Amino acid sequence: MKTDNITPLKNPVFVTRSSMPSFKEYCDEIKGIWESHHLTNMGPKHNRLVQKLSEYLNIPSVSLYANGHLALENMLEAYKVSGEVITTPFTFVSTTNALVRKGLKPVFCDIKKDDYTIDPSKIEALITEKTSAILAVHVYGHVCDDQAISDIAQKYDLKVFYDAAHAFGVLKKGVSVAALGDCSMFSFHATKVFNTIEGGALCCRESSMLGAFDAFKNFGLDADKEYSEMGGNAKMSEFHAAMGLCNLRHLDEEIEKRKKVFERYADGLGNTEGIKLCFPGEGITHNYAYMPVLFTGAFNRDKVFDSLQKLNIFARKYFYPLTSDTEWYKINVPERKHTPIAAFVADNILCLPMYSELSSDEIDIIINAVLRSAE
Ligand code: T4K
Repeated sequence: MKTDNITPLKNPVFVTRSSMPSFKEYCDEIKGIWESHHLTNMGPKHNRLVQKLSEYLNIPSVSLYANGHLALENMLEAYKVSGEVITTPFTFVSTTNALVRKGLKPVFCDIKKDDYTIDPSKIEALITEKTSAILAVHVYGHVCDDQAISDIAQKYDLKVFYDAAHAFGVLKKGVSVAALGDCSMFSFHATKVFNTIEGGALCCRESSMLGAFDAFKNFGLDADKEYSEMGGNAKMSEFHAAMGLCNLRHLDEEIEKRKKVFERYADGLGNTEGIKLCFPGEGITHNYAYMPVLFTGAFNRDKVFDSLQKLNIFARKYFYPLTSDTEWYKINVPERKHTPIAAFVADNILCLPMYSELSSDEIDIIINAVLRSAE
């Protein structure tokens, strides 16, 4: 192995590292909780975060959740989605599991070669009389072809939902992705660009759905204190909201630093045969959530992964296998469609470490190790 002469890093480098405010900033933020004793159930920190996010995303309706996955499930419940939903298999299992857990049938559509998002030109052929919605994913923060998706949805009277777990802070022509489709879900998990430790949100332009979102996450209790929905519990606590308030103050700086990390990787890897990077499309303000690299030719994804691991660098095979190829789906959805581009991407993609505090030296070691792993 040609990477043998690179010294392994003393401290492991993981695919990402949670961004955190200073200890003091967080302590200052949570101090008031000791006076109010208001720990959860839509307290003042929660409500302040709703307002701040609504301003940041420029979207009227924001409902906070305990995590992104429960937000997805509640979105499907609140819109009373039924039957079949056209979706991508190139995502984290959460997207597809949410559909199945809500009694829906995922119909897998292939993805585009350029940015790995759902391919709208393949959607129409999958529509049946049972199709009620499209659940697309802005995977790695790459914005789906929302116009083409919306045109199909209008033609067939379908709802359009976005799993925007990776796309917080992404703008298309200056407009937040939160404004696309009928509703979008964001994840605020510790591994995301913006985190509340665990957390998530549903966002939409229409305020008419907000009551249902808020009820579903709180046992079905509505604003009149009536149990109007079959709800569960997916509320965000005050401590999580406090982390969000702190992290939001530093988010623009966080994204700017990640952009520099991306640019250093791009300088080192961008012009290499067999290495494909994804650059933000025209009019897109990216959030640099992930550093996906597609390896072909002289590069073998699994070998790159192993070489890095020997150096104490832990890249991740996000998203391998396709959700449609995981054990449960193989057994329970045997008639699932073949999605050749998604299968190819899942077999050859690797997410390199990406976070704001990744040092230039660490990036250069990763670049060197990747380049030397070619056969
Ligand atoms: N839809 C999509 C498209 C998603 O990607 C996700 C979640 C969801 C929906 C659901 O949203 P949430 O319900 O999670 O809000 C991680 C995350 O747990 C998951 O949130 C994320 N997507 C998925 C892509 O990745 P793992 O099992 O790969 O994470 P883990 O624990 O191996 O962490 C990766 C690295 O991050 C660690 O090596 C170090 C670093 N890390 C991790 C944690 C937990 C930190 O620095 N701090 C931490 O606290 O799933």
